[in-house]
Amino acid sequence: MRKLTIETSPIEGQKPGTSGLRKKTRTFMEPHYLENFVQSIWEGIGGVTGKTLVLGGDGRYFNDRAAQVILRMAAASGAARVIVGQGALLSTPAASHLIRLRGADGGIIMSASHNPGGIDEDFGVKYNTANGGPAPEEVTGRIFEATKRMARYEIAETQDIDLSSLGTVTLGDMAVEIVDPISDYADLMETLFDFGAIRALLSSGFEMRFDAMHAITGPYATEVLERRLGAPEGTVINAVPLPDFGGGHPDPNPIWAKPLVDLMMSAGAPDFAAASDGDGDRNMILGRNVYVTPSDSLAVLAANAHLAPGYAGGLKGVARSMPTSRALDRVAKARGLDCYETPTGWKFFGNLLDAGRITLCGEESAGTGSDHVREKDGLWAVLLWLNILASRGMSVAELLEAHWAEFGRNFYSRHDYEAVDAGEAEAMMERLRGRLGALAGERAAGRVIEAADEFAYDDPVDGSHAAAQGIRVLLEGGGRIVYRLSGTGTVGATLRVYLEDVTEDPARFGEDPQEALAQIIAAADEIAGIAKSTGRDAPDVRT
Ligand code: VG1
Ligand code: CO
Repeated sequence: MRKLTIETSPIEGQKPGTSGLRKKTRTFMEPHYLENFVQSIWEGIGGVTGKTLVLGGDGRYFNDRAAQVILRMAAASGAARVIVGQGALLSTPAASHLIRLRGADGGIIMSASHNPGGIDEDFGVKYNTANGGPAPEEVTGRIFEATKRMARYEIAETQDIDLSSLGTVTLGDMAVEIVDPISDYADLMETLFDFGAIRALLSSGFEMRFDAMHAITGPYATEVLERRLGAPEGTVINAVPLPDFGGGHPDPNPIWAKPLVDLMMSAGAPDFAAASDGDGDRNMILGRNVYVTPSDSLAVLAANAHLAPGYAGGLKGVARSMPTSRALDRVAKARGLDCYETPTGWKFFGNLLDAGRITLCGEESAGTGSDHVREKDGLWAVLLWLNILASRGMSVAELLEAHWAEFGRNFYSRHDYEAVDAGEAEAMMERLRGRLGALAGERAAGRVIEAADEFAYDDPVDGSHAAAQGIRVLLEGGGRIVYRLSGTGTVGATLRVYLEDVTEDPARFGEDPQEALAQIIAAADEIAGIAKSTGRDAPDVRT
């Protein structure tokens, strides 16, 4: 193996966001772009000499090419072993599991998750640490610093490695171990859930669909749901991963998974449906004629997780990202569980999970997970739902109603304004920031503002501090508005407005969230001037 040292220079803008570095695929394909970032990862983690890494991605366009580059660079920098999912594929939760199972030093996941794929869409690279979780800010900070002084990288000169068959090959002194990307993950699921009970449910006439959105969960869901749990063939739809996800956004929400939502709202709807995203860490849950908001899903799972064998001993504690609705807090309070509030992004759950402070956690963005891995896990959430439905013998709608009757209902919606002018969006946030001290006591759309602040987080485990994590406006009566700019987009800025209100009045439980939240929605605009700043009169996506 000949090792080449290539002269390069720093490339601007290689700052990892909420979940790794995401850019247009064509940007990643520019000379030195990927290489600079990978070399910066090596530098940010203190080199890869002698280390074992896991490598895989969601199969989007450029996944296969990027994998070859990363392998050559790992070999040139002295890595001992890279464990690669066959075909360079691994879902994000499966990669997290593999890192933990094999005691690897870390891993690289190639994905832009819920962002669309293809040569004209998005690509991404994310580094996960030895606990299987996304690198914490301290590490991504070091990686970013390295990108700013990048002068050369090392890469092996060699033929492409055949990643299509299982087994171990060598690249210079480095072992490349090609493994089945699915079996270890599927085995893990069998240890957590009552597969017998779910199998019985699925053969009792209970009908379900799983929409893989032409992304990575297709093969995982087919193996687990159809092969191991006996669901009929065709239960998993859009099951074949495609490099461009069939032209759609692999984002499981009512906009991008509209055909599935339409099916569930139709007369012939099956009992249960779910969808996952590009890299398999998100989930959307639907029942017949009912969409379960991710925040409600998290609360329902927390209240019922003990019904699954993996959680029969109860939960150590729970956590949610700040913008996620406080439905979870109500469950935690009723059950005497500690409940943590973290900034957006899974990396902030890692320490709490590692320290054994929490078992279950989630985000309003359709991410739920537990201490079984260190990423959110779409298929896991679906299996936990199935386990709970099997055990309680209820429909999704009945389970939700029972949940609200016990804990009250938090109406919730997120409004996204996508690809807006970044300068305008930042100016709007800045204006809001400047008025935070003066908002308490004011009225907006008839509601009284109780308090307003900018969320900051002090990690209770390692004391690290994260500032400027979103602006919160609390309204009297339990309402809340959160404003945040996305850290995963690749064009302009995406403004996210998170809206919440709460009721304990059973007569209101059945209301449509957009209607129930009308006053809060109006208040959000009145307080921040959203329409004026974005030039939009409606959001692009409502979840
Ligand atoms: C979004 C979500 C956040 C999630 C992140 C990664 O981030 O809001 O909750 O953790 O995506 O999810 P942002 O910064 O755009 O709001 V995934 O499935 O794209 O890895
Ligand atoms: Co994802």
